[in-house]
Amino acid sequence: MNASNQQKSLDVVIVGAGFAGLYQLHRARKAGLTARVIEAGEDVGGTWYWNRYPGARCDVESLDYSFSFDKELEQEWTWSERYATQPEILRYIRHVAERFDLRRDIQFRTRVTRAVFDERAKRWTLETDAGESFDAQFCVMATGCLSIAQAPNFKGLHSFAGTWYHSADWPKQGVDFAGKRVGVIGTGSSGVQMIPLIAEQADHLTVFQRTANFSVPAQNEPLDDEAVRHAKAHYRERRARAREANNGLYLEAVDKSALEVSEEERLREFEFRWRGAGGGFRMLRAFNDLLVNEKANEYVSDFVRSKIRAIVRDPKVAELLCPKKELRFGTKRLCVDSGYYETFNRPNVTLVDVKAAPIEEVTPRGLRTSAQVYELDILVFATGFDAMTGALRAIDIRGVGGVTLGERWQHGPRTYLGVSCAGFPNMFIIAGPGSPSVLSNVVHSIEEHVDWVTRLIQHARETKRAYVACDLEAENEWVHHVNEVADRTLYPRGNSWYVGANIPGKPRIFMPYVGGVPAYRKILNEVADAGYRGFVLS
Ligand code: NA7
Repeated sequence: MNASNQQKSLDVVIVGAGFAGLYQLHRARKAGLTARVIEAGEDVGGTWYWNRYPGARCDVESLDYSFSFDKELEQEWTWSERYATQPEILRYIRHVAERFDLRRDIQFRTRVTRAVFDERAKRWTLETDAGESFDAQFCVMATGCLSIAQAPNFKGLHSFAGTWYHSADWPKQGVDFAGKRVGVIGTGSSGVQMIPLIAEQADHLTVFQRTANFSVPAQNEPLDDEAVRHAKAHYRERRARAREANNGLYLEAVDKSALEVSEEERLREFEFRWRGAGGGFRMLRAFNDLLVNEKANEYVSDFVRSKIRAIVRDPKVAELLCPKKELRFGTKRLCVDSGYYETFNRPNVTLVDVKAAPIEEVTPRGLRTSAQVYELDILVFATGFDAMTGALRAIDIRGVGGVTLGERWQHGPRTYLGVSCAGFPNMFIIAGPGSPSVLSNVVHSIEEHVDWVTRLIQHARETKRAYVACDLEAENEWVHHVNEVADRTLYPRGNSWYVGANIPGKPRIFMPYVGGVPAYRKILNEVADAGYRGFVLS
């Protein structure tokens, strides 16, 4: 059968079956649109399908990191821990797919390779790696922010006689570390989560650290019956409060500067947020200026460094684990851990500074830095992602005049409101660059984007307009606004994946919108109320 025989004609084609793609499919159906999801994986889940490494967990609490669009779903699903593990999140996503009968409109094991806009027909044609093609009036990219792993390209990797894995493409059957000499490269969230668990199993674990990152204890715990009953009884209030918080999370915030309180009060607040009642991202909200004021940031950075020195017994190892002054607390995504720093007190764990002595090559028997050779049986890359733009740029997307998204974004991503790109009509991005996305509870942001995009599509169809395009001026203004708001904070100064600093050669630009979830929602609503200001509907 040739490709044209397989052509499928739809109202909406959705790329990706993670949280965003599933909800988009559900909303599209409710709006009476024909829709299909194309997914590269064998199952639903997106990033939660691929990232199966030991200790993989969400750094947002489970009660928040879940859909809010259906009250019954909210009541019937019970989370077992404060922070859900990857298997539990995947079970939840599968449950959602079954409950709303979504699977019949999802095509798995299929990667979209090309998307071309036909200016005459005002439709998108999507081609897949299986040689199929789909055509649709609208195309929704629900491709995720952390879906393209940064491939390890170390010299000599092919010669390694042991086995190697990347955190974002973990074998389904798991990995047995017992009796093995294991090396982990990378100490971002993935490394920080897996290191304590691998250390418990391996004969010896060597951690290769390039940059010491800030990590705070999750204070994870099981959610007992009483906690669950209480949360469910007050779920709507919890969601409403979260919607009004800048990061879309239900976390108590102190609306005071870290500079206006006494040292005693400051330390008391930090301590409270480090301990049992606190944990995780609560530390970021200890004071209202930790991410905008250098001095305030120094206070919290010093506090965490003092904790590292108190936990880690070997002072040299403790110093190596302490983030340097150039890394401002929270400007690189804060790691949320369970026993990370404590792991370095184990006799079978070694920390290696690969900034001082860089990795030179992988050898058949292990890894060689400029200072030493390490013999290893298993090598784990927790080296991160081509975040926010990687999955979109991996598709050959061609808009008006055949211009590719890659060309348009050669100096960094450009969007209007994070959902639309000038020159790419009828295409929408969910939780993309230029929207709060990864700086917010992303499930909440996904719901908002999907609702907004679906209403826009409905509006276009009701008013018999086949073409929805944002104009270049609106896009330029939005890009300017995104940068302007970011520049008021310390965020752009961090060498993080938020600015693309982890990918050699990637343009440095602060990608998410830091203006906050409520402010962003207000803008989305105003744009819609003004007849979709900044869009041309024709
Ligand atoms: P991250 O946070 O990007 O961390 C990647 C880590 O890998 C980080 O420590 C990097 O060091 C390190 N890295 C990357 N390349 C190398 C090379 N070539 N040599 C040595 N070390 C290297 O990715 P994660 O998967 O941990 O987390 C991503 C997000 O997923 C996380 O923020 C959560 O939102 C969930 P560097 O800091 O660049 O010096």
